[in-house]
Amino acid sequence: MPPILILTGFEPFRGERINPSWEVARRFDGEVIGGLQIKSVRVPVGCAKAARRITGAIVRYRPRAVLGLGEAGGRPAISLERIAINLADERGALAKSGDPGFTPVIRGGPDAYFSRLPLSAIIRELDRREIPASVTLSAGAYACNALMYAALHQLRRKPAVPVGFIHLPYEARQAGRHRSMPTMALAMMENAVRIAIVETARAAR
Ligand code: PCA
Repeated sequence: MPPILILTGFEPFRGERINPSWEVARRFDGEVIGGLQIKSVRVPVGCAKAARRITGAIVRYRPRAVLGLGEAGGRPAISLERIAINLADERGALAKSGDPGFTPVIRGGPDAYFSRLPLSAIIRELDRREIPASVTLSAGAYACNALMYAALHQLRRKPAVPVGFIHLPYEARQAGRHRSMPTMALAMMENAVRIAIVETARAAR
C-alpha cells in the first residue's frame, strides 16, 4: 500500500446544503497522486470535534502528508493558509463581538504553527493555470484553524511531513443564498486542490 495523504473536508454548516471542501475532498478518495494514496476524511464543524477527528485520523493512518480543506464564504480566491493559532473560538463569538475569553486548541501548545506546505510552488502552479489564489495570514479561530493547528501539533516531531490548510470560496451552487458573494466552480477548485496535492507529494519525498 502506498503511503497516505490525508485530505479533509468539512460537513455543511450555517444552514448550507453543501460544503465545497467536502465536495472536493470526497472526489479524491482512493486516488494515488505523486505516489501517495488519498484518504478523504469528513470532519464535523466545531473546534474540539475537528481537532479530535484529525488527531485520530493521523494516529490511525500515519500519513506522509496532511492537507485540510475548508469553506471561507466571501473570499474570492483559493486561500493557502500560512498560520494556525492556538485559539478556539467555539461559538464564533470573536467573529461577532465581545471577548469570548481564551480557550486554546491544545492546552500548553505554542501560540502558533506555520504551514508546512510548499506554498510558493503551489501558488506558482496555480498562477500558471490562472486559478485565483493567494497566501493568507489567518485561518480564523474556528474549526478550520483548530484542525490545522491540531494537525501541525500532532506532527510537530515529524518535520518532513507536509501539513497545511486551504480555504475555498463558496461553490457556484451556493450563490442563491449569497447573491453578492464571490463563488468558484467546483471543477476549478478541484483542479486547484489537485495541483496542491501534486506539489505536496513532491515535497513529501
Ligand atoms: N469553514 C469553517 C469551519 C468549517 C468550514 O468549512 C472555518 O473556516 O473555520
